[in-house]
Order: sequence, then structure tokens, then C-alpha cells
Amino acid sequence: MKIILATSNKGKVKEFQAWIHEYDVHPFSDMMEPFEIEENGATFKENALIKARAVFEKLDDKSAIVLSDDSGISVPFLEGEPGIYSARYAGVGASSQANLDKLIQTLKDKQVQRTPAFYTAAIALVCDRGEFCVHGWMHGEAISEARGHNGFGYDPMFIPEGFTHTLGELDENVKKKLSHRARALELARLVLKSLQ
Ligand code: ITT
Repeated sequence: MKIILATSNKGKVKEFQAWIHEYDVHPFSDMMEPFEIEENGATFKENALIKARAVFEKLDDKSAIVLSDDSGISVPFLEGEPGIYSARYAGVGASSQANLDKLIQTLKDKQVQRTPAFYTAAIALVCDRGEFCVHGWMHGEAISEARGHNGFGYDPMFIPEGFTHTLGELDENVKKKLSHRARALELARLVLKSLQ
């Protein structure tokens, strides 16, 4: 079964390709010219479905399954920010580094060294048999400094529950076991099996 990833985020492509071995997995840019998808949903779920539908509509081979991920980090102390705006926290088109720097600076400005935070991932699957969406979460703490270079995005400032190091410092196998995306993917695997 062919799975097309509806994402332009290289960190996500790397994780999905490493974690889904049993299927033939390709980023959508292998199948078509990359194009902008307007993520104007109000929730992770809506945005994940918007991305997967947009790519499925452009596919010639409708026997493939399109998989998308909409994700982000939420800090309750900041009333849930950046949440669904994680990719554009420092402005539309902002780099991962600029977004990370902004969240660190926001915490520093409020004199917060560490505070509870969580990642959410919504994974949508769109194919000729219908549309599906599952979620996964990872709880922990956001700190007001960047440590380590593993992972991507906000990982250098996120310490998962039960650990003392950030995801930037921890081995990538840790993220594979407990991340929001890994947990959502466990559920997505059940949907994929039922579609076989
Ligand atoms: P696509 O929409 O093309 O998939 P994107 O990067 O714009 O790529 P999102 O809209 O889902 O993806 O935004 C997710 C942002 O949240 C992402 O850019 C990271 O900054 C952050 N994020 C999500 N999952 C993460 C993870 O596992 N580790 C670190 N940061 C993550």
C-alpha cells in the first residue's frame, strides 16, 4: 500500500519514513509540484484534514492513502500559545529557529524558567474509502533555553515527563517511543490495517 505524506516539514518526513516500515512511504513532493496549502482550520484536526484532502485531490493514483500531520506545542501558562500557530509563531514563513527563539524569549520576558507544556499531533488519513483522524499527545515542560540538536522545531526547549534532558539532547529512540506523533501513529496504524 502506498502512503503519500502531505507535509513539507523535513523533520516530519524523516520521522514518518523511519517509523512506518511496512508501507511504501513518499513525501508528496515526489508525486507533484509542491504547492502552498492554506491552513485555515480552527483545530489541529481541521488543519490535518485540510492538508490531506488538498494532496489527495491532486493525486492521479487514487489507490494511494494520503497521510498528513498537524501538530504543535501548547503552553498553558501562555493560554495555550503557540498551539495551532506553532509553525508561524514568529510570523508567516518564520524559520523553526525564529519560532523557538520567540517562545524562549516570551518565557524569559515573563521570568519563567520552566513551565508545563504539551505537544499535540493530529494525523489525518484521506483515501477513496473515506477520511479518518486520530490524535496523540506528549506532556512535559518547556524551559527558557535551548539545549541539544536532536529532533526539530521546539525540541531543544522541551523536557518530556519523567526525563531531565530536552528532546534536543535525548536519543531519537526516546521520541520514537513517546512522542505525540508516535502515539497518534499507533492509532493511525490501526486505521491503515482496517483499510487493507
Ligand atoms: P506541514 O504543514 O507541511 O506538515 P509545518 O511545519 O507547517 O509542516 P504544522 O503546521 O503542523 O507543520 O506545524 C507544526 C509546528 O509545530 C512545526 O513547524 C514545529 O515547529 C512544531 N512541532 C510539531 N511537532 C514537533 C515535534 O515533534 N518537535 C518539535 N516541534 C514540533
